Amino acid sequence: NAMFSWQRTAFHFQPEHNWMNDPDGPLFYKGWYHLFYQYNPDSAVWGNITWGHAVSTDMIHWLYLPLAMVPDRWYDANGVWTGSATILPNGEIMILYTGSTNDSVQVQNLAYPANLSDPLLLDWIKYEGNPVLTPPSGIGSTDFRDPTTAWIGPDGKWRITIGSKINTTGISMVYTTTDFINYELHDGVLHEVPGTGMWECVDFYPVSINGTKGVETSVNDGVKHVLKASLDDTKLDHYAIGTYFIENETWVPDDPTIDVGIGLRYDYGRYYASKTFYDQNKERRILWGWINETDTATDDLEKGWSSLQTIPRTVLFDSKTGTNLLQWPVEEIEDLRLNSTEFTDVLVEAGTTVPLDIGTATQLDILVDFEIELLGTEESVNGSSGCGDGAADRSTFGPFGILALADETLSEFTPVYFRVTNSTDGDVTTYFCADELRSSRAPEVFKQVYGGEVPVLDGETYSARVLVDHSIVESYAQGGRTVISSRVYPTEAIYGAARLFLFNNATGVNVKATLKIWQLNSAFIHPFPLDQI
Ligand code: DQQ
Repeated sequence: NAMFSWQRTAFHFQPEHNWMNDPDGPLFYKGWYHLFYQYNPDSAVWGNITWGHAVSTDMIHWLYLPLAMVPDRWYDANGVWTGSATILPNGEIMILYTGSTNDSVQVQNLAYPANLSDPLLLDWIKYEGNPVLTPPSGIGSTDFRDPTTAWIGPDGKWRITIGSKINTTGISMVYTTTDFINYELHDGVLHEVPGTGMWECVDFYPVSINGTKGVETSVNDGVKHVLKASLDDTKLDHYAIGTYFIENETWVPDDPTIDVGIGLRYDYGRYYASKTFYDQNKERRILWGWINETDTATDDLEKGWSSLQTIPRTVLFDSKTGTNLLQWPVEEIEDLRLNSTEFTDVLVEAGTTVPLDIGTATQLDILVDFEIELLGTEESVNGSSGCGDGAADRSTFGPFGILALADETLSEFTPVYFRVTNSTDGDVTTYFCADELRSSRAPEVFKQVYGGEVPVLDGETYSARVLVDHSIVESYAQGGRTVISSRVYPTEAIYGAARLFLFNNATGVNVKATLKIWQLNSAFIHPFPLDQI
């Protein structure tokens, strides 16, 4: 539908038509990155869930393949739901996925490639003995879903974890198996957090404490373990960093005050149901996440599609802070960079905006560094905490940042900004935020101020990387310590009318901005040539 064509993104993965949700079973195999995804082949709203399938050699350019799995058995008649892939040392691939049965019971099923010599992994066999797991006693029949990638212990047994809840306590259970067919439920849980509700799409993986590479899922030396749950109650992806004790199958957070579901988030924007995989090709761990819509279902039906995936991100432990992960767009996206413009020490005085003359601004990769200069004359005004009430909410040290997807007259814009706050006891906390309140003049779009705390260490400037892609502003602060994906629907700041500005709404500081901005090419995302399949 041409009516909404400007919302179509240029380098984020999205199907040609219809509805998409969670990423499923990502893996690298025989030269191809595979992405499966929850997909409705019939409509732009959720339903009839199948596994869509696409392949890429760089995770930026994609070729759509035929559906990998459809709901054609009693044990997945109500949907081929989310699952994960495990590549065994002998080269076999096991996929475990949740089926919603003909009675809407959640069960776990096994599938594997029909032909391991096919790099495209086109055909999948559902194991004849499915389901391989049904809800254990004490677990609700609709509270048992989204098995993880398996990891192997020194005893030669594979482990998986599956999220659930008991009353309002979110839990993750551990099963062991040697053949992916027969499983034993481990007594006790990997972890639980009261009050967090149903844990969907649990992810569990090691991160190297000192290394700059990702580690394979079974590695358990020199690592911490990340546990992530997608909270069904709030639709937010929360992670925590801790230690995995394989001897009793438990995981303990480093800091219980920022446990799973009550502390850090991967992304403070519109983001859910994420999943990582270990990329043995480039020895890195890659994180995929689903960006859903904030317009109406009517709009989605009219435009004929719904949702995107984030840019795949590498994930590392931040050894400088020791408290968080670092997420960063895969390096392959840099191959889309076209011409660049640099700006050095652009002065943005308190209460002003500065246009950046880069021409059109719908497909950008922006690196920006801010330094602040105290004016020293003003009284400290700190107003509200955190991100405040948006970019218009002025305080002494912020907000300052950029206005993405802005039109010339500033009738629409999406601010991405830093807001530095100091408490009466002298503690300084910095927030990284995005404000969608004036992102669109469309009336029925849901708009929010998003953000989270970002650690800024002594001697560091305030730095961000922002990827602008028509209707997405995906922003990374301080090398990826805090990330925000905004889903926005400009009506004026589109195509050649989109512009980029700097702004400084602080009352007590001037800022100096240094930027490098690339125009980004569009990725090639098309059906695989059918005669070559
Ligand atoms: N989406 C899938 C479920 C999962 C949920 C169904 C999370 O397996 O729990 O489409 O978005």
